[in-house]
Amino acid sequence: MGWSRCILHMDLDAFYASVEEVVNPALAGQPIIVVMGEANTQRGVVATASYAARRFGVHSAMPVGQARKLCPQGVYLPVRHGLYEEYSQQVMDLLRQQTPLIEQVSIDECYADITALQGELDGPQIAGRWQEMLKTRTGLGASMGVAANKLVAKMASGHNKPSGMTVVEPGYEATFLSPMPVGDLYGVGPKWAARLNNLGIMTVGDLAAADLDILRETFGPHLGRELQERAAGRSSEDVITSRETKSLSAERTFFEDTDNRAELWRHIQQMSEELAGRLRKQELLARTIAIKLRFNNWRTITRAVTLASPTDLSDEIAFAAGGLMRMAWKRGTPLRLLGVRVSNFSETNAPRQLLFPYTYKMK
Ligand code: TTP
Ligand code: MG
Repeated sequence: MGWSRCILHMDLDAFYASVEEVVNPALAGQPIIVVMGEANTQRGVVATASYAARRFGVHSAMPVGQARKLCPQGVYLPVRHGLYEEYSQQVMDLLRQQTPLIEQVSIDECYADITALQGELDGPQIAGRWQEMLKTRTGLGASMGVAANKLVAKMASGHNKPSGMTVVEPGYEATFLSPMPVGDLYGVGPKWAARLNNLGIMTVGDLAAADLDILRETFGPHLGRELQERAAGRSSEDVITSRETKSLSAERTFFEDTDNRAELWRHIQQMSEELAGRLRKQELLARTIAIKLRFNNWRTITRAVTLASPTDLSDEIAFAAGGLMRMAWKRGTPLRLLGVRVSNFSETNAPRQLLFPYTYKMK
């Protein structure tokens, strides 16, 4: 039977540092510290640190000078945003191949509504498979939370990092949240936490058991009630499905830069097929087709065209992408990355103009 509602929250482990480790396996297991700003001076700020570096006490948002004192043997690297975006998109694309009900909420986290996927495998087993798949396909570790709603799934995924999985069985939401400090409840910032602490409310359990009238007096009637609902692990927000996503894309990063026209064309066709399949699965039609080219000096350009009528056909996508390619790419120019993106969606069952292959002139 399965749970009547089964939500998964995924958060990648030490994301930027893990990508650096994947692209340079010689760094595996070393204390990697990815720095925003200037990695070689005292002025940068730590974006993230690998788990090996966290053992020295290094963490996100720490000034790099302090990190260097705690961990002088660390490998300090500058952020490479484009690279992390690529990995992020690869992860989200892999998950969207499992279900269209994916809501990406940041570069390294998303929700999935896996209620309808329950069957042979239950929710936690599905989450386990996805962890393995992401590891083999991308090299990245992910932590998963599985629960009956988004709020509890989100609170669960961070519970057992890295590569952890935390399952909160339906009915145990309040028990799971209860011992946590009230400031850890998702949506409660430091200011609200301080106000709650002033009322003697220290844990999420205290908040769930607090006098509703006092909460209403302090936070207003609506918010007071909402806070208590959340503390009890109740939340009914839906996963915002990919029907509401604004675009779909596919990309290829080449291990060695390529200027081979036939190969590039083959990738365009494959990506167009992939995108057409995803469009049809989600019953969407796209009107704007774009390509993305990254050259070997990392310069990146995009070019887009809007079709006369929307499509979910691979040939039409590939034809448009190929046309853009002919305008944007000079033969012999090596590429690092090639991508196709479709956007400007309408739904398949919306009225669509019938196109005839030929138009006859009436004499
Ligand atoms: P997080 O998911 O918060 O952190 P993480 O993935 O590095 O580590 P973990 O989830 O295992 O605890 O953030 C995702 C990425 O966002 C992170 O890799 C780097 C970036 N980031 C910053 O640039 N600055 C920050 O202050 C934080 C928290 C994250
Ligand atoms: Mg993360």
